[in-house]
Amino acid sequence: PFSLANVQGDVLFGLPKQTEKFMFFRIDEVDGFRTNLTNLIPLITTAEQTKGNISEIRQTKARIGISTLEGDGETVHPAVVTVSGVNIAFSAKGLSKIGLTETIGDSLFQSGQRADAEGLGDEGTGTGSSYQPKWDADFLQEIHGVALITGDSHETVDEKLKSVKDLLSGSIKELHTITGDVRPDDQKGHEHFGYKDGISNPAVDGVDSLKPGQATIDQGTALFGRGADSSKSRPAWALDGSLMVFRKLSQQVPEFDKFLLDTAGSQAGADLMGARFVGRWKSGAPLMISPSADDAVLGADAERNNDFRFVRNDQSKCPFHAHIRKMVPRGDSLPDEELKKHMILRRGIPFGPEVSEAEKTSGTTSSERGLLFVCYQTNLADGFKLLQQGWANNVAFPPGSSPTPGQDPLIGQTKDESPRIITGAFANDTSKPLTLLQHWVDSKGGEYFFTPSIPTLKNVIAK
Ligand code: N7H
Repeated sequence: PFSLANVQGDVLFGLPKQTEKFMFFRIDEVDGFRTNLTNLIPLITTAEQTKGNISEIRQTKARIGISTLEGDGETVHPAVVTVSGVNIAFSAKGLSKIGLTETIGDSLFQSGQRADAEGLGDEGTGTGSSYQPKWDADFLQEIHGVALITGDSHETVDEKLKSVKDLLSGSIKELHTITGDVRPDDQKGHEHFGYKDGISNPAVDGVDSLKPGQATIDQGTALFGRGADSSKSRPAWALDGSLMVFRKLSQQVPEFDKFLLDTAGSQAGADLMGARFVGRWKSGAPLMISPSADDAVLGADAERNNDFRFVRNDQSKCPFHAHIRKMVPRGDSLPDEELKKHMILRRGIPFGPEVSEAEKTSGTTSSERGLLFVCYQTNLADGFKLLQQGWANNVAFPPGSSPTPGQDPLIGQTKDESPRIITGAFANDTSKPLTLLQHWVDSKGGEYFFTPSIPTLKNVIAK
């Protein structure tokens, strides 16, 4: 029977986090690793524990009068609740190193993300098997696994990471560790362009309660062997696992702000154009409900901020190209039942420092920042890969939109960084084209991972 105690916490709820470290590793000594893993398993945070942690954080915050953030798990206010989480996941190469050679039945996972770089539109040179993506060297080497460590402070996370490394020592080589941080003060819960993130994730059938406007997805879209996925042929050890996509996406924030201001001519115009790119204002308020001005009360209201649908072939309120419309075109031409098969559970966190005064003034990035993008699904071709390649990069998506929308202005990619033409950017003339000479989000690499169930970790991988 299905139990939250069998699933890793980040998959179903998102580990609560103020900060998060991703420790990428290579398995050097297989037997030693499998033995060490036995001792690590008690540290792994289950979905059941995560659910408990989130409710404890919410209760504590309510008691001391701190507003809670809905959405992607729960950010932890430092010094409110000391909490940390640990999850672990393996690449296809990692699984085969351990000896799990039976394939999980997802060919994209099997080949790894590097093989997808060209198709995804990640900048690079060459073609086909000689494609060289401009990725960080860290992601061009063979990665076997990743440990996710979350917590309320760097201190808590560093201490936990040390325990994890001590337990695995001698059997792995730490390749590199990346730190993500929730942004400070009033930017908490907002990504680096300034837009509130983590508002809209689907509810998993039988797991989550529903908010107005939220879609419910089949359990099998999130977990192997459940719901509709139970009819697929999978190895027994896949049950209650999920596929995790990791992507390091750098964001050029001062350049983005400068482009909007230069193009729109005023701050108010820039704010509107930026909101049109996203489909939401910085507060999170959706354009479909508040098309001409931000509404902070609406943005903060989880009962209303996700309760809308787009109107087919109508972009008077929200452009076809808007990021949230490209990613979840609810109400557009795809039937809801079809759309639900393409929903992902997003668990990202921003990385890098706040924009400095010097960067603001010059309109040029000097310190790298962006999003450590993480999402879960059971089918990469129906999930992340389709969303990035088939929808964000596809100038004609959503189908039946006229005039042609162009790419998602935020995450749409062309591997040669060529100019992109979009329509719908100007509220007063939605057919007027706009040429985007630059990209403001660049992929620095990543990998596809399998996040096993707790029983699989215990009984199959550890020994
Ligand atoms: Fe996106 N952003 O700040 O513009 N995203 N995203 N994303 N995204 C969303 O509704 C952003 C990326 C999705 O259900 C919001 O929760 C940035 C990738 C999906 O209506 C904002 C980056 C992919 C949704 C951003 C980035 C997606 C979504 C609104 C990269 C998949 C839910 C907040 C640096 C391939 C849509 C919210 C829905 C929402 C931003 C990446 C997918 C503000 C900056 C790579 C499915």
